[in-house]
Amino acid sequence: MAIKKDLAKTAEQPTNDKITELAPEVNDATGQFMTTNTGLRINDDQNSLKAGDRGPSLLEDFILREKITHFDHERIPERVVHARGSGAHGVFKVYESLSDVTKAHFLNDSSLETPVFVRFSTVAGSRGSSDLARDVRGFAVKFYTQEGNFDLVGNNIPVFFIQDAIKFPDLVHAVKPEPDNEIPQAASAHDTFWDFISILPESAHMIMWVMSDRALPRSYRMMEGFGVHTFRFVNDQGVASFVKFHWKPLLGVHSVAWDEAQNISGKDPDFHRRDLWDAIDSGAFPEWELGVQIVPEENEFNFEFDLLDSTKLIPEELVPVQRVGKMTLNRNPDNFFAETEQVAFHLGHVVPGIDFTNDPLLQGRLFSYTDTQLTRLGGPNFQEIPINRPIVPVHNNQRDGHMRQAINRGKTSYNPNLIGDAFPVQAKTSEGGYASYNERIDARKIRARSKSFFDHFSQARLFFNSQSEPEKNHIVDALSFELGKVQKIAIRERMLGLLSMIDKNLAAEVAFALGLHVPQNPEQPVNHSISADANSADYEPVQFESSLKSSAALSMANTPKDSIVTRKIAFLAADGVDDKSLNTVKAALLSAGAIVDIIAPRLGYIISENDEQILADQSFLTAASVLYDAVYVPGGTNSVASIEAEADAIHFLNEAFKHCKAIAADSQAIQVLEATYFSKKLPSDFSDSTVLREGIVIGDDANKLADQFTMAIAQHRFWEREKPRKIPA
Ligand code: HDD
Repeated sequence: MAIKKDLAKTAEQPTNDKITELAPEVNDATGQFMTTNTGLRINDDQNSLKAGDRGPSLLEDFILREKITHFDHERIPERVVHARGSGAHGVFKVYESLSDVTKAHFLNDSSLETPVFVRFSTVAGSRGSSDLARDVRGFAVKFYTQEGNFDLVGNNIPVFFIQDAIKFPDLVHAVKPEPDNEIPQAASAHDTFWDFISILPESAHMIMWVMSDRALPRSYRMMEGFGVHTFRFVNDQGVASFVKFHWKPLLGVHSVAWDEAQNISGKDPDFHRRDLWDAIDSGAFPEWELGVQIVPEENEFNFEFDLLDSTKLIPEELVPVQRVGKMTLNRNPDNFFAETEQVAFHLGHVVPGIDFTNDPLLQGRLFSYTDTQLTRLGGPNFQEIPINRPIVPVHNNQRDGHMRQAINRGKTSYNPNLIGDAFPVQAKTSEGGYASYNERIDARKIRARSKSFFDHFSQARLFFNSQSEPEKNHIVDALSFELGKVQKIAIRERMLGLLSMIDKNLAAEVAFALGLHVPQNPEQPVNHSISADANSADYEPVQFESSLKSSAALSMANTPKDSIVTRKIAFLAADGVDDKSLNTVKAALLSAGAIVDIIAPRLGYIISENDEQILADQSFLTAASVLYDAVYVPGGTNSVASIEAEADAIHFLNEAFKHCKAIAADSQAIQVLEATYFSKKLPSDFSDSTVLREGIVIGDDANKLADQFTMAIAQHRFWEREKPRKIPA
């Protein structure tokens, strides 16, 4: 019985283009004739077969019938959640072997490049909904390892709404459009969602995150990812430790403003999809570092919260995140449906060295993900679709089913067998066979939740306290918006009661915006997380006074702000523009990695004051301020006069100011800024180029202006421009 034992030799090291590019199904029609599905060359794809040129079409037309039949069946059910998404191929490399904590082969060998496919998504909206909904973002990674596929199916938020998977259908029914009129699309701002949340105190922590700017990423490339649950690492001595997974984006973590998000949804609902595609297409490959928080098994009970409770995170102050490897996305899919739509992730896709914990949310997910593919992808053979296939061979006794692709040789499809020389055989753990962690369990069967899961507010408060002032204000605004859309006053009041358990001032500010009062003695939230027979007095919510008052990693204000790579800058220009300063500022921004679009009153060429032809990338009709990170108005007497007279240009600048973006203008163009609503903010003396105030740069030295402008763009936003706020007493 010859069986390959050395894992490294079981497969040639694959590259990420082998995942789909070299699959036999890849269909490239370049230079080919058009055929039917049986390979018959088609002579006329324009006209159906008819009885006379004005006569009825004939049933005999097999070409027409084949084409229409296939079209009629093109759609598959969209994902029940995370329907809207975008994917990309890439590679992952560990920095140094993690063999002390896990025997996972792809985490043990720093010379190994593991292909990955990543799918980012929103949760609530349908497949065609806007990318910019206020929502959690999915962050699912499939590693094609030499020990089989490992899927890390996470989100851009490190905690979740619920503690037990049995509540997931309720959560999703509550947030999806209401069932009578299918309104609203891709939005949580409606009665059923807040009705549910207001009586589910375990969601308090997650609600703080979803109402924060984390739910409005500037780009998929600028968001963190989290595995959420506590998983288990196991090394080759069988020693286990707990692990939380993180993805840290090298571009930092950045978000847009809510008003901006709503506008982007109209101007470019594909904003995130386009951004990811364009970045990869232009060679600006998005990168994340994989982080792990490791907790030795003996420290399981050292925390104020339960490691098995997915509504809690481990603050980085308590257990630092070690950055252990890097993922680079470097190839766009060839075909959206074949790859991004048909990819099937599942938490149960693990490799030796990675195992589960008893987190009840995780345990339920282990059932749901394969089950859902049976409807979505139409049967049990979805693992044979090219994007889902592992890079290692698959051998077992599973057979047949809809759309089976494998042609299994031989007579045996059972185990044990001797007719087939006993193959395929089980692998010992030393041969890479997966053995579940030998956890000791001595328990009664019981439908209940551990009391260690009943502190719902401490970490919600920790999150709120960790936010900068502008971030706190945005949370207040988000809650005021969402609850303002709720029709039933009782729901708003219940939510105010719940918010007051997190932070009294937060509740007071939201109450003020809603024209309500915070209930003086809010009812203790009724505990709905217990069985009908349980005595609720035994399950009073508990509150720990967290030993940590704030955690720096929870605020996006602390993210690195030192790069303008891939930032999109708008130049507003017209005929007569000063090409010298325009070209100098443009060259400086491009060399720092930014993207510059010239926006003019119309498409085609504009003629500069030195008769240079400059191609307009966009017109004011096709562009919008919300699609850019910053804006510059170059000089040139005629150009400045045209821009000043262009209502769309003034609106462009007003919006950029409102959304706290960096704005630059040549001194000659000051009259354009004076036509905006923020003209009062402009300083009287602008002889030198400096960041004058709150991200506005004005100057006549193009080099200096470009330097200052670059620094301002790297700051991402100047939130302090927003009005100072006072919390009502
Ligand atoms: Fe889930 C999809 C992430 C809880 C059931 N989930 C899905 C996707 C992501 C997550 C990123 C999209 C994958 C893709 O791009 O194809 N889900 C999470 C996270 C959770 C979570 C981070 C909590 C920590 N999910 C969760 C629970 C259940 C599900 C508790 C059910 C009990 N999720 C599903 C699903 C989906 C799914 C119904 C829909 C499409 C799919 O699986 O393939 O099975």
